[in-house]
Amino acid sequence: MTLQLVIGNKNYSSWSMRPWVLLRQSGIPFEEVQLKFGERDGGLTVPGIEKYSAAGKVPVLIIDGEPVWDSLAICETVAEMHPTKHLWPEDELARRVARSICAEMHSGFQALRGAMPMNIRTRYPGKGLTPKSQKDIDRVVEIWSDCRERFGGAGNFLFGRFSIPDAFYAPVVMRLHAYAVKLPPLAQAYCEAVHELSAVKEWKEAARRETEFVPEDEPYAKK
Ligand SMILES: N[C@@H](CCC(=O)N[C@@H](CS)C(=O)NCC(=O)O)C(=O)O
Repeated sequence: MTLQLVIGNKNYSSWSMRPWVLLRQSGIPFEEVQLKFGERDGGLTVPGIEKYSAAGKVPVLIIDGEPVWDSLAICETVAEMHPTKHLWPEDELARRVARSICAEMHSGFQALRGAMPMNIRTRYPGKGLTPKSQKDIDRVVEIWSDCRERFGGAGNFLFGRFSIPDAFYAPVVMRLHAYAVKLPPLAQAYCEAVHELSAVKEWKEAARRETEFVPEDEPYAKK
């Protein structure tokens, strides 16, 4: 079985980061296909994506030539393909909560996304903090605290050892760092654990080497 993961710019593509970190951190071999973002009529485009997926967005996982699109569908599929890796928590209650917090991240947090776009190589301390983005951040902190306290055990991650929810929240950790958001100690310690993951380090190093500037994702750059 051959796997190809089609992703966007590592500096900006928060959705691409999730399955990439999951695959890399779990030691699952894959070929990376990177497509760089473009722009049309003031909107973001992914030139070349039509070759991989009719949905027109990254990420896409190609399994033996057939696409799986959308980061949540990709992570679910990868977990199903590798049952012995326990990419979802093994405990049933923990797994239900894990699925819920991934779905919540997947379909929500619009204010945080809009005000604080992921930008790994740049820092904009204090930018993007609005009452609505603060409300999203408070909810993220609540989720992390609840998971760490109930399911963290001796490990450093939301459900102890690294699992899909950590891949889903890794881009948020990047956003909170870029905009220097002040966090309570437990949330800060969790962020540090995510920054220390070897796959996250590798992604960040590659993101810092990228030079493309995507205006759509740069609301705070000096014009
Ligand atoms: N829900 C999708 C969202 C994917 C998404 O919006 N990707 C952006 C880049 S990070 C994209 O491809 N945008 C191009 C477009 O909308 O044309 C997922 O989880 O994969």
